[in-house]
Amino acid sequence: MLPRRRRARTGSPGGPARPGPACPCPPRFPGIAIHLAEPRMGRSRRAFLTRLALSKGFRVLDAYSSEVTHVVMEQTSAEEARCWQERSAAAASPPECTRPELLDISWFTESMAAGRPVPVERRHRLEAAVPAKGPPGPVRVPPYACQRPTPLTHPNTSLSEALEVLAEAAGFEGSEGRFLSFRRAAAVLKALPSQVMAPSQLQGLPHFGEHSCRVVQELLEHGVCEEVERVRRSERYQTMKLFTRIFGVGVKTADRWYRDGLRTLDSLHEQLQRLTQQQRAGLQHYRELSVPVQRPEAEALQQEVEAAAVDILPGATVTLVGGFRRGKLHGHDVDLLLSHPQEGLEAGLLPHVMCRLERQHRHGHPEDAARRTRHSHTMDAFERSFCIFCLPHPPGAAAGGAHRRAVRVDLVVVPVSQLPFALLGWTGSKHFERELRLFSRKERGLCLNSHGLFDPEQKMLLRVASEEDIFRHLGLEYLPPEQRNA
Ligand code: DCP
Ligand code: MG
Repeated sequence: MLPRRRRARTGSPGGPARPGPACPCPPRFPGIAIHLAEPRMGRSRRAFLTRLALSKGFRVLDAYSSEVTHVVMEQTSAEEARCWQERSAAAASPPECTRPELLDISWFTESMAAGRPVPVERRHRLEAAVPAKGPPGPVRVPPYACQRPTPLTHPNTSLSEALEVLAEAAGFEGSEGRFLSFRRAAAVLKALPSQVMAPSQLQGLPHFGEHSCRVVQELLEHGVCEEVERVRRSERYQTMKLFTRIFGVGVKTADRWYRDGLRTLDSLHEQLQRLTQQQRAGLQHYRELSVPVQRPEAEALQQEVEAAAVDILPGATVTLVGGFRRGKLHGHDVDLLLSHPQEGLEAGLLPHVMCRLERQHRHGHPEDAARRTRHSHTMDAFERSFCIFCLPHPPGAAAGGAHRRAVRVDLVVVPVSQLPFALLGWTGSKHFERELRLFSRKERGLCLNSHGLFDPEQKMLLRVASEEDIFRHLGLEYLPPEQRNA
């Protein structure tokens, strides 16, 4: 090891050398380009170290540029190093695209002693050298949400929620590109293991464009983002949110109503002729349906539906999917997959189950008709019932004296050969599913949906026995449901 300064001075007999790329001998290590960052090093020591490295056959670049592979600093904290790099990268022309290693002087001195670049170890990296002082260094995040685990809770909720507001608002305007940009950036934040404390931590993260970076920066600096607050307060956003929360109302319908000047639920009550039967049921039960379904209620419903299904068809299975399978404690509905281990027997089960449940829930639910509504859905072509159930309130929780309340339930019948695909497709999250399908198509040339995985080249459906098999086919690491909360 070279002791600091003292040996540096004794080793520079000719006084301060001119630091620069001029090299007395051709570089021996072509993949390595060192930049000695000056702030704490001092000019003369830097000149000496430069000469030393050149004499050992290293390439040393005087200016920071995209060619630099190793930045060496002395007595510099991780945070200072990051700030320095941000400033330097901004000044570099053309702007750097690959990020060099930020290293402590120890890597340099060890390399000089060894006469070759020693492998970079964790202790050499500046962010690892002073973990308590600076924010965590950049995390490698793969671009597709299906390539990384995303737990239900994460340390960047306020940031991801702000970006999701902008995504949602873009979706209300039919701006798919903007919607996806914000949604993807939000999903990246949800996958980060630690809290983002400084804008520099966004560097190198996928899907962080200029706009999303700006929003996060403002939130970090001021605690609020003016643009997000403006959107949240806007009449357009609030009305679109109100209308799209109605059972059976999508963005297009909500937009049409908005453009026709409608703004409130009362205004819709006055125009019931504009609403479908399903939307009327949704409007009528708006308040109750806006109350989130709790996990115990969802589990009780699953058991009730399973009891009815097994009674009608012994061996029938009912699986709770959607957000609850990902570990959520509440949701906007209950998603259930009905199946039977013997292919074909599940056909015709749904009407019988519905009939049985209607009898059990006979206690005067006024919207029985809504229960039978078949829902045309682009997601899949399973036999499906999109319905409203009346649930008893848990003891002691009766709101306003009412002893029953309405809950949205999605019943989907799945042949057992397609069950792994349906499980995967119906577990979500929606963003996870979107990314998984995109990944399959773009990266693997395969077409994935809730029915199967199709190879268009071979013109064949791939057979699987489990969700794990699907991940394997796609060359993805298996993610359990609770890690699919993208
Ligand atoms: N789904 C999908 N694409 C859609 C709609 C749904 O991939 N356009 C899948 C993923 C969802 C699942 O179906 O997770 C169930 O749909 P929900 O709308 O019920 O979504 P969640 O259950 O995740 O949310 P919540 O907990 O609010 O019910
Ligand atoms: Mg759901």
